Amino acid sequence: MSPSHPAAARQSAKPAADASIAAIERPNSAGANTPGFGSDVVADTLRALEIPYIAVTPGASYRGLHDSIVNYLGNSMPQMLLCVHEESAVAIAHGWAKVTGKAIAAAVHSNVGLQHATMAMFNAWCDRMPVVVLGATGPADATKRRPWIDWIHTARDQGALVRGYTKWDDQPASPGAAREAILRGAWIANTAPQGPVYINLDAEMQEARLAEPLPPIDAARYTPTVTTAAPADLVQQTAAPLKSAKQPVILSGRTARSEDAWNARVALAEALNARVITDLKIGASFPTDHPLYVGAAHALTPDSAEALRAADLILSLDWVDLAGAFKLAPPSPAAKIIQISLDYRIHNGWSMDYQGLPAVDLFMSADPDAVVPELVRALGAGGRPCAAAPPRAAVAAEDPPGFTNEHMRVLKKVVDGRAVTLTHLPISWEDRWWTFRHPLDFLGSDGGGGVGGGPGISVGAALALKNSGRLPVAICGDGDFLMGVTAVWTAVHYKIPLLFVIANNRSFYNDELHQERVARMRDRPIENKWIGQRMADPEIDIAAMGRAQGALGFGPITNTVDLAPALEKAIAAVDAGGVAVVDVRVEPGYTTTMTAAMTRSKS
Ligand SMILES: Cc1ncc(C[n+]2csc(CCOP(=O)(O)OP(=O)(O)O)c2C)c(N)n1
Ligand SMILES: [Mg+2]
Repeated sequence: MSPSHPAAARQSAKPAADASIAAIERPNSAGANTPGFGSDVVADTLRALEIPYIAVTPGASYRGLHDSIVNYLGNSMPQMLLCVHEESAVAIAHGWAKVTGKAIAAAVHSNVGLQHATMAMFNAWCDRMPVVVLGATGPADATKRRPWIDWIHTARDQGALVRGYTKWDDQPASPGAAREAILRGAWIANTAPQGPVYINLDAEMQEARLAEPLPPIDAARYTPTVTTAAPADLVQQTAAPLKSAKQPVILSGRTARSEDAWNARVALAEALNARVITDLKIGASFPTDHPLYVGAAHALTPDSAEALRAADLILSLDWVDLAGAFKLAPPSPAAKIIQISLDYRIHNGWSMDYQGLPAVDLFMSADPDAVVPELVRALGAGGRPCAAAPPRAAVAAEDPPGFTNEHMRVLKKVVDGRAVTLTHLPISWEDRWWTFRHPLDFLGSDGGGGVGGGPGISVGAALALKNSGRLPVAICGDGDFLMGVTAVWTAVHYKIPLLFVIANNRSFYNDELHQERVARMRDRPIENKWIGQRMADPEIDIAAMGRAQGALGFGPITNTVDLAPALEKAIAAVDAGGVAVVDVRVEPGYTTTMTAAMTRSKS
């Protein structure tokens, strides 16, 4: 595999630490330093892997490792990112991976810290994003435990808490084993299909003096590049039906944030004259102003469903839920289904996030990013003429409640001409509101549907985008923002520029829809749907929540006339290296497509 190949790039990219962040929290020099303790070996291994950051929420169970990072490594490579909640620590690592395709580390306290981290780990798992989560346990040797606290914070099998949604976990019993576990964990996390791993470091092992230094090792030899391409004959076998298809459709699923991968997908679609459907669950994968583009949603837009039903060939490039798409829009029985995916390799019995089992005619066990350029080559030069698709309207046909066409018009006008990365979107989003022309224009959703992930994921993404020239914009629901709000403090503290725009309907509105559905089914009063859902009386002051973390807070903005000046000031603050939170009051409500998708029911 050539180094310029996207799949190779995913494994070999070495994200640099940011110099201005590096200046924050400099420890006093600990003098001449040689590895003397178990946790020094752990710290050395993180450095050998060139992991630039470790997002932490502290705890005594890993005080040994904490000391090693600060006083042995000098809080550099990895540098600590202090987080107010473990869920933020893992979400920040998740967001970093969404941009870079590479794992950083997160450290969480024994038992209780891991319990806080679990939802974020589940989000990263479902999103197939690599994170190396380090945890700890009270001494496994009961004779070494302090009374009470070391006992309640020791578990027989802590990894069991997260085993259903990690690729691998371990509890190494010696510094040598810990080094091997971290090398193996980082390697597994970063290898496609990617995902989080958990390594539980025994407190006693961390704190014990080394009997003798470990011999040096070459980390690269323990984390070899894994080939995820397909055999040439299978590529040829797949190219044949693609060539003869009359109405092919590409379901453009999981892909790296790589321009090469992006260009290859465009080349493939154009070579086949295939219509392309994308997915809001994953990051941008195809230009949404291309004539072959059909639409994106969390499920399927009506246009996408129509295209699928009419297709004589459907090529899934690791589409997250292929069986689900076919349930919504059953393809013609004559249609040939081709699936390219490695995802089956990490399916397990705990979580059903693997989705339904789709009927396929040809399956290729490979990373689509590795295969698409090969397919383009196999199809040969000279694509078919592009069907002139009807031009897509710039705004949605309907003007939904919640964020309206007018809110979006103002936001787009204010950021016009700038490279924007949408790090997160609210639940109700209209595909036509924004044009994606680059893989970093949109990073996809939280993966696991765990509300509260938006802020942390956005902070991690903004960290990775710092100095890229891109403006990171997180558009979050109020519920999502409030659940994860303290991640904002981490962004402010480490000078990570980021704009939050909150679609504040003062409600967990998604669930109002569900109560409405149930009331309809049972012929009970729909007007009670807001009870137990609305965050009113008092309304939570979102801008003040931002200010409380050190960000600039704007709003509440109750009309679109005030929105433009607030956004302009907020963006100026972000351009100056700050974090801004704009509270936009919107009416509770979703687009028709989203409402239909949320309240779907047999009855
Ligand atoms: C951790 C978690 N708790 C509860 C839910 C159920 N849930 C799904 S969407 C939602 C509402 C989210 O509120 P908000 O972010 O304000 O978006 P809105 O629905 O108002 O558009 C809730 C509570 C969830 N998915 N995750
Ligand atoms: Mg809400």
